[in-house]
Amino acid sequence: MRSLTNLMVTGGAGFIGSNFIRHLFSLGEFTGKIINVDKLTYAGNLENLSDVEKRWGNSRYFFEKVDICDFASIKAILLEHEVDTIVHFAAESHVDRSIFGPRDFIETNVIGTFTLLEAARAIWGERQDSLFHHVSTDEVYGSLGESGRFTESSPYSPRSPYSATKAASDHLVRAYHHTYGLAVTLSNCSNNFGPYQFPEKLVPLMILNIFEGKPLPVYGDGMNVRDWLYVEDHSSALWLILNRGRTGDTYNLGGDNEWHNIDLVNLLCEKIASMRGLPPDHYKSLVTFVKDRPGHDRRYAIDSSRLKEELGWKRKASFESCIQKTIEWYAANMQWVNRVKSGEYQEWLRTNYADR
Ligand code: NAD
Ligand code: TDX
Repeated sequence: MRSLTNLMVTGGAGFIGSNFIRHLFSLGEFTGKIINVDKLTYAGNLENLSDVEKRWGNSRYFFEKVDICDFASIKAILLEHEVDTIVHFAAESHVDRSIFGPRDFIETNVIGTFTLLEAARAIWGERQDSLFHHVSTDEVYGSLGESGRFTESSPYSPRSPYSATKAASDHLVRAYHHTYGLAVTLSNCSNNFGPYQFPEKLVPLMILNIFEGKPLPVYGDGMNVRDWLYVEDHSSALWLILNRGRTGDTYNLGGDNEWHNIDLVNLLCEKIASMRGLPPDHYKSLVTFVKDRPGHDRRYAIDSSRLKEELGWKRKASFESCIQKTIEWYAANMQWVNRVKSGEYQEWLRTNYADR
């Protein structure tokens, strides 16, 4: 029986990790504590959890500014807090950045995951009341044609430096289970959207550019397909897996919600126009087709049958209502936006994109 009492959440100051931590504290059935281990890269922001810190800080919520590649510090935290569960989100997560410079991806996603596994093995060994849950991506499976969906048995075929490092980390997690008996579960998830997502990713980037009347840079012909999942639905799935997922198993997770990029960008244009009482096509002229991402995967789609059938997971709200909530969140949190977009990010944009 898993304990799920003292959770180490890596990357908890990022987009999905912070939403997950908030979700757990909103659940009556979670009564334990959370230790958020985050190095605070450009993508990590403690402001994402200021409400949680205020309510639970130093009683049920603790923050440690630590790099997951630092074995001694990770081991010390596991021991000090008697951690029984690791939920591993920490990663370099942006595909474009991995194309401009893969080194940080190798370090955090591969060496970092390896370091966490070593620390967990050193302390837990084969204990079955502990759990190492690894959060991964559908991108490890490569690119689909017009039909079909990824299942847990789809062959691995990563095609960007980002997905190659995530694939490597998935393999290491499974290897530690088979070789050393470490209790693990894995999840491979499709594209998330929602509050606190760093504005380099498609959905927030487009929302904020529409707000500012700036060009909307759509890569290639805009016909690439992604399967969109609201971040809250990701959190609910993870909680089910932590509680009842079979040790050693992988769960695929998607939104059953495929969109061509151009259609999603047009939907965002329409929603924002409607919120402002403007004609539906008002912002669509901002769409600018730009040079394609090198090696751009054409289509992702996920078959979540295992998660639904074994663990009873389902999406909570409709996609359109979640998109609406997300737009409203960004409109109401422009201070957050301005802070995360200042400084380092501006420098990065100037260096890497001529068109932004
Ligand atoms: P994010 O980039 O918003 O956050 C990553 C967090 O990890 C940041 O807080 C950052 O400071 C931290 N971090 C990075 N390197 C670290 C290190 N060496 N040590 C400690 N902390 C470090 O990412 P996200 O979008 O929230 O993604 C979280 C996880 O989910 C990742 O593993 C990603 O691969 C996976 N995932 C993301 C999506 C998506 O659509 N965003 C989809 C599927 C899977
Ligand atoms: O400016 C843009 N224009 C554009 O057309 C950006 C940033 C993206 N795109 C396209 C590329 C993709 O087809 O939109 C799609 C989504 O792009 P991203 O938001 O960069 O996400 P993606 O590359 O699909 O990867 C995301 O989902 C899987 C996350 O960043 C990964 O961490 C996750 O594993």
